[in-house]
Amino acid sequence: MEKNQKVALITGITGQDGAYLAELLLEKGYKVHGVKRRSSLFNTDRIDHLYQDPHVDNPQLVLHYGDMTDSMNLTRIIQEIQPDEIYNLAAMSHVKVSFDTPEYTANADGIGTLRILEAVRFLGLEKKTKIYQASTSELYGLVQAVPQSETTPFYPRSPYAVAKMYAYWITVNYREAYNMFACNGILFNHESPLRGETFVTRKITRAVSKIALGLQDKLYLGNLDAKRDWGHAKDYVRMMWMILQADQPEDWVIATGVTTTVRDFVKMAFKEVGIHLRFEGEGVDERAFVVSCSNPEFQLPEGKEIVNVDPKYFRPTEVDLLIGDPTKAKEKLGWVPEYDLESLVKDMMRSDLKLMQKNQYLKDGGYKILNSFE
Ligand code: NDP
Ligand code: GDR
Repeated sequence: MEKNQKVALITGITGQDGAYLAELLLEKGYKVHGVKRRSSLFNTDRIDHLYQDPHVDNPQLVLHYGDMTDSMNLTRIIQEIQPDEIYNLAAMSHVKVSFDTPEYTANADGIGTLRILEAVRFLGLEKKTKIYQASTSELYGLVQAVPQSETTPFYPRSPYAVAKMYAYWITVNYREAYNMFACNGILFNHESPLRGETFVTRKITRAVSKIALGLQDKLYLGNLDAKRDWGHAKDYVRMMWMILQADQPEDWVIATGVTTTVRDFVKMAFKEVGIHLRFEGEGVDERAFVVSCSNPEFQLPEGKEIVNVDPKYFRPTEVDLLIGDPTKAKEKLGWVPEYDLESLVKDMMRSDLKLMQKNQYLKDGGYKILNSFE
């Protein structure tokens, strides 16, 4: 290893943010270690383009098997690699699923963060290792004030958010108690072509692409009134790195400052492929119809019903409105996002349309196109 080369550990490297962050840190000359879980199928799709043969001398990207629920495993990895920076991105990150698996979510997302902090302390690395904790706008939950900033009170509304609240405060506590460089990035929703397929934006861009190509009939969604502050994951991982390069360890809100309903996101995604929609009705009876389709490649008749509400996607407690105030990040760290919502939707639609066109070729070739469970 080169002298003075920085070493980073990313938990959750196989996820959306982990993949973009690994790419960024490798570009910056870091040696990057990542924790991946054992799975019965390959689970490294998002980072396969960064693959380096482990048999060559000094690979710059190294993966370790691990799990946020296994203290000894995490401690051993940290001891072996002595990282300068740890980015704790691993989490059971799906809000709706956390209502089904609350205990596991608390363990992985809440206590998992403690395991990382405690390992650094136990190994005597408090002065060497900086820690980034993936905190979330879900902490704000039930609206107390908008726009939400570093000083807005929290009111979590899901087992996921409550687990992340523990992680947030234990990070602050270790910073204050042991003088550790440990920071929370309170990130608002961020999306990309690598976004998990069951989060609403990606579910929409995949479905719109399939509907346009005649591979799917309808899109079923839950709460169309929810408002989110959506940014691009590429802009947000850059900020994760900037947070650990700051002079002082602090907590930071990362957001765009613009909020949009799920319904409007649906309209924007369909518009990208030349399809204009009309929404009618309310609550579970709300639906959307094709008003016009200006793209001759896609044969969607006027009046066709293509979006329905399915209450199975409703959450027992919902977060109605998120809109962040990123002033501190912009003024103190000079963060400037490159994407707005329109360019984000374009990027996701371009990628999913290409992906689904591949499926269409397969279908035309006689292969059966399977739908996945969501
Ligand atoms: P993803 O769900 O795409 O990725 C989560 C990662 O964590 C995956 O690599 C997953 O592994 C890994 N993981 C899950 N459980 C465990 C476990 N028990 N042990 C080890 N690894 C585990 O999330 P994102 O990339 O979108 O988000 C990254 C982090 O940021 C998460 O902590 C999330 O809660 C948080 N966050 C995300 C926001 C967003 O809008 N994306 C906003 C605010 C915070 P596998 O691939 O095997 O499933
Ligand atoms: P969120 O993201 O819960 O904000 O958490 P998600 O995309 O799952 O939901 C956003 C909003 O859309 C509504 N919604 C639907 N959601 C899903 N998943 N599927 C649907 O069919 C659907 N229909 C409507 C939801 O009710 C919600 O209001 C994400 C995750 O990345 C967290 O890990 C992260 O902490 C927060 O963003 C910030």
